Amino acid sequence: MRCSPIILALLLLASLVAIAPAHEPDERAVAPDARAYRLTPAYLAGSVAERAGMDAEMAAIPGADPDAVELGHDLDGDGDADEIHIHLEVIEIQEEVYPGEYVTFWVFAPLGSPMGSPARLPSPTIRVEEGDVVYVTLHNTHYLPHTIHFHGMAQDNAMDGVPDMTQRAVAPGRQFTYRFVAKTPGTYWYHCHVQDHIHPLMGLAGMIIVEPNRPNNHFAHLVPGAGRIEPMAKATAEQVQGEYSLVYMDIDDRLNRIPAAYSDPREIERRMHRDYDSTQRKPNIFLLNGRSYPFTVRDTPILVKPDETTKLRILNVGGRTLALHTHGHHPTLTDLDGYPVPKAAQVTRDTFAVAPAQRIDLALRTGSDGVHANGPGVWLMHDHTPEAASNKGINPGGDHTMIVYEGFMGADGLPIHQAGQGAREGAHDLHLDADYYAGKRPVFGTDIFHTTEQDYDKQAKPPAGGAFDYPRREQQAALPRLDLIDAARHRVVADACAGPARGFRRIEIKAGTKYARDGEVFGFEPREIHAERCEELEIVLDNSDQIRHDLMILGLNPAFALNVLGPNQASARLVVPDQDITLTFHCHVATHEKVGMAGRLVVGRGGAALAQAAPPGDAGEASFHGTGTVIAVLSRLNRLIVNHEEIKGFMPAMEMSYVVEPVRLLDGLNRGDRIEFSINGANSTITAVKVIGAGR
Ligand SMILES: [Cu+2]
Repeated sequence: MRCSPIILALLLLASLVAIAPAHEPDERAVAPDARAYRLTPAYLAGSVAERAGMDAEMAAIPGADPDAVELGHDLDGDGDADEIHIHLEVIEIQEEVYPGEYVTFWVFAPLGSPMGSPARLPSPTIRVEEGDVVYVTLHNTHYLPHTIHFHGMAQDNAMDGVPDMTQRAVAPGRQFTYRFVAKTPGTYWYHCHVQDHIHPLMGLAGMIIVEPNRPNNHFAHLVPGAGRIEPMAKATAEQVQGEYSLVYMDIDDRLNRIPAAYSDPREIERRMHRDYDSTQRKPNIFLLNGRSYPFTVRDTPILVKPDETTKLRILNVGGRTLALHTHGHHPTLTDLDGYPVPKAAQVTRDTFAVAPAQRIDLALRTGSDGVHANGPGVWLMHDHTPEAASNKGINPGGDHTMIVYEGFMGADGLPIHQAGQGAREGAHDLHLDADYYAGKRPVFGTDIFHTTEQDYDKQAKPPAGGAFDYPRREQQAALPRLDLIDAARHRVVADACAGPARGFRRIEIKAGTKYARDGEVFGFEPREIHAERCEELEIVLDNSDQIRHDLMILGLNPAFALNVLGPNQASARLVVPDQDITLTFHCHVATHEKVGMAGRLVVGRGGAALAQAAPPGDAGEASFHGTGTVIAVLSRLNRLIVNHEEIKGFMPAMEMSYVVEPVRLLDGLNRGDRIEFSINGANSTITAVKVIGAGR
């Protein structure tokens, strides 16, 4: 995160359509160097909390562009930046929401980096300070139009994000900069307002937190996902000991299947917006912070100590009213929809209704007073509507999480069962088995019926009174794992020519919506380029869109990629292989290839060895070994981003995000660690990791 001169141009642009505040961005000539905050007396003499806040504010988001958050001026002169510029794009992702269930979502995500995107569900939590002038640029990288509506914020009418009313929807390839001043501290949210019966429920929604103004108030402004908020901002830390953002959603996965099942954007539009009847919507998956039980207790346990107060910021993105019940505790309602509830009107109860779009802030007091709290342990916290207690009708599931007291969290990251079972051998084990939620495992132990699992389902006698009907779980075949395909397609099939280059050619490839053909959204022009063996190429990527495109040649070692945030152009050189071969290239931004951005590089006479071909040595079964440096550990996504050297026969040297199985291999890994790892060639999954040099 750093200040860039680009911010000035964007701020100027935004000011043309906004009401002038006291401080207009164009009043100042030069943006300050945000790194100077590290030299302020507050930081130098500050406490651990001061430094943690500063570090969080300055830290780059793993996988994001360093300028995904730009800090501007300190408008009130109190030691922190009050102009915050956030860059979001729209990414299609697939997440394992509970064991074995992969669901496709669209999310707002921090502006991505050349090698990927930190996209996840829910869309990132935006945190700003009271009085901040906030700019949010929506880079529409997606294949359908979108906008952003800032729900509950005090924005100008032109910034309200309602398509065809206050603005045109932001078309694919275009961008739009929203501006608002964060006024009343509290809990708000933002969501897409295009096809608003569908798009927010696809994941285009996230929480906004406005923190009260304090001097030297430093904290992270854009947090992928939601959950425990660390470090807390100053005013919150004065009042409570813990803070959580809790985003609830309910989805009908028949809707979410559509963009995963079809690749033609016209087909997706027709099925999602004309065929799918949202009035007959039937939610069957219930999410807390993008996950269902049992992953909720791993990702969003409410961690507490006795005699503390924890602030729970709760948002209901879904279409149903939640009935949130905290076992063993009676929290107090302190804020509704971002506005404080007067002391005399604050209610303390055990079940809170939260209608769609509403936010409630709860003060959860812990301890053993028998009024607000009933002592240490592991206490269930869940939406009490019966459907939400299940994953597609199988219990336990849905948005269950737990209030976990200190000392009750196991070493495996799951709450310790009071029932006397170790987490791994006990009930958690059954619920972490994908077969359980596929309906293939009995719910209770086999011993009570004196039988075995194999004999369980064989007892089929005709029902008394004849056949009758009841709602049945729909059995659907699993969708292709979109999260695994990537690595397989980047396998090395040809090395760059080792000898001196024979000749030189400059090739311009235009990229953008205007080069798309029938049924496409984005395209390259030309789509087939030719080179002689061992020829040196300078590839100029001319991106005419207002978003980034990322041209990547697949299967080539060393890797070749050119990431350009448009409208702009950039170039890079490579020497093509000394063999007759046809390589493919595509745009590396998620879904751009699906909607048109692909082409071929024909070397010499070309050859059948397309990048998708099986790698040499039948990697299908093989295990490969790599060495690299850890860029980020994404436990929640079962992923490791690693900058690795060439993995012979598998992958050129590059920064890459790999699925890790089992996820506990990530335990103890830190950014900067040097590692050796094994990777399964069939599914590009890391199966073993060894640290050979500790990072910082
Ligand atoms: Cu692209």
